[in-house]
Amino acid sequence: MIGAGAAGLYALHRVRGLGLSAKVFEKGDGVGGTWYWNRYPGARCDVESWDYCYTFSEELEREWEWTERFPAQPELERYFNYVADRFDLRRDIEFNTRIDQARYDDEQNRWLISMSSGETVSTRFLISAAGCLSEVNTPHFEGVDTFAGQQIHTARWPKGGLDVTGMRVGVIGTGSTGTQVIPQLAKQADHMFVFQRTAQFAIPARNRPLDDDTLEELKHNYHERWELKRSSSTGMGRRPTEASSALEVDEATRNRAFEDSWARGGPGFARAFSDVMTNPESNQIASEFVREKIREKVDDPDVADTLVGIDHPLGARRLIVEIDYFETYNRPNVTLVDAAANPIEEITPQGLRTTEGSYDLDLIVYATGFDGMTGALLAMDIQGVGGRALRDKWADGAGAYLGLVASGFPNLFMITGPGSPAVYSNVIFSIEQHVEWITDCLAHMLENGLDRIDSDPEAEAEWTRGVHDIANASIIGKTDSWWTGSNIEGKSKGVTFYLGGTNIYREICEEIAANNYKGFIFQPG
Ligand code: N01
Repeated sequence: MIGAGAAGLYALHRVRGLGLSAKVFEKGDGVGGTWYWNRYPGARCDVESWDYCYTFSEELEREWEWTERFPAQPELERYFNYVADRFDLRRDIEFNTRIDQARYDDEQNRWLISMSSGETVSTRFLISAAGCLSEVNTPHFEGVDTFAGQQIHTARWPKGGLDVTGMRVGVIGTGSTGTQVIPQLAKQADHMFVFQRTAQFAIPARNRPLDDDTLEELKHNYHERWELKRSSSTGMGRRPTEASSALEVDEATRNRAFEDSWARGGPGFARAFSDVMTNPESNQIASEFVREKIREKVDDPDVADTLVGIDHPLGARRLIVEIDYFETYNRPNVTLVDAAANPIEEITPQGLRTTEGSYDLDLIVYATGFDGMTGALLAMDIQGVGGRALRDKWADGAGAYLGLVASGFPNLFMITGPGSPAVYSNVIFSIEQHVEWITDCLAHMLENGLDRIDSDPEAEAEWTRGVHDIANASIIGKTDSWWTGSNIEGKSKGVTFYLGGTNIYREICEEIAANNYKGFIFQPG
């Protein structure tokens, strides 16, 4: 298995249960994946703690007590460490080990793996748990090597922290990460310059500590929440919205519903009405509501204009959940730079230069995101049947049958691979579903003396077409963002995750398995 994040840990636990020997190779020196690497100040999950956790063990759910509605990185890292110890997983994890190459040997039907340590191993099955947001994106600015100060990507924040007291800090990027790190660093920095290229919608988190009554209720409702997660289209344990179209109600009712949704906070804002994501007119009304709320928070009307100059519909990019973000621009030590009107031209020895001026800096923070969905897989040299590189197969767009197996790459399973709901869901719940499907499939192979699984190229092509058709019909497919791969130079554009709903996806996966794994090709040993 590749990676000891949420996916790798659970996969190891389940694979062991099949009686197979297993090993996880992990680049870092600890478990937790995303929550191991992203330790920048303010790093926090924007899915509620009671949803963003494993459900496979009722005992685990009863033992673990979350402290906040939206858990912060240290708590999440503690949780994954607890899971690793609770299920005795560490003894089969090799830390500080990066997989550089994985090559399929046709004759032996084995994967030959080369590691950064120089070590090589051979395995019958390879499971990628490399994650959808683990390969960092650091844009290549001119002069980047000349900078005399310090530069850091948010996903590579040092374990001991970084004291920015008295520093002139430049932050590039205002996505989910930038929005979290900016308010925290602004409290310490001498001065902060925020370089915003695309203004974005952000909803207040309304984070809060969880009191004893809430914790008791969460434990009591464990089974009901699990059922809700299974039946929901995003894997969240909440009841489906009973909302109507935003256009069916009068203005006062509509405003009340948006106000209520705003007051609840969190990523579910758009659920105030059933058609915010599908009807441009409803979306426009919701968007204006949020713009107005942002304006109210920002003292300087020019700064507010730059923050609400949003060029895409609400929800077409991942909705940001923020804490004190917009208020940060009321601080005297924070300057917002419109990097759309005045793009960054180069990094200089002293700092950074845009088309409009120069900024002297001691620290540049890249909150510039990730090469999503495929970055971590393609960072490795993966070669399938006949030595064909995965990079070549996916050069014009990534896809795998059900997001699980890419044809021509037998016995390589992908957890949350391209073609699965992955990042458009409560990812940890999707991970559990994938791991369970994969390990059930492995059990089927072991029971039936099957040695090799591949996907049928036609089944894969049809599945991938379906994924694209759904995405192209949605506002998500029509908007540039990391969701469409347009943040990475040279990457083929298009949504690679399944937007049809995790509940539907699960049913399809189950049906295919029940139908003798239709679309997969097995070979006996
Ligand atoms: O990355 P992003 P992220 N010049 O790609 C800017 C998850 N997550 O790390 O929008 C100037 O969204 C870029 O500008 P633009 C979550 O799924 C979750 O913030 O491309 N700017 C943008 O502002 C999230 O969606 C949590 O114009 C440049 C920013 O960098 C995903 O991770 C927390 C630039 C990148 O935004 C990614 O979020 C954090 C350039 N050359 C992350 N290149 C929570 O759970 C890039 N940018 C809350």
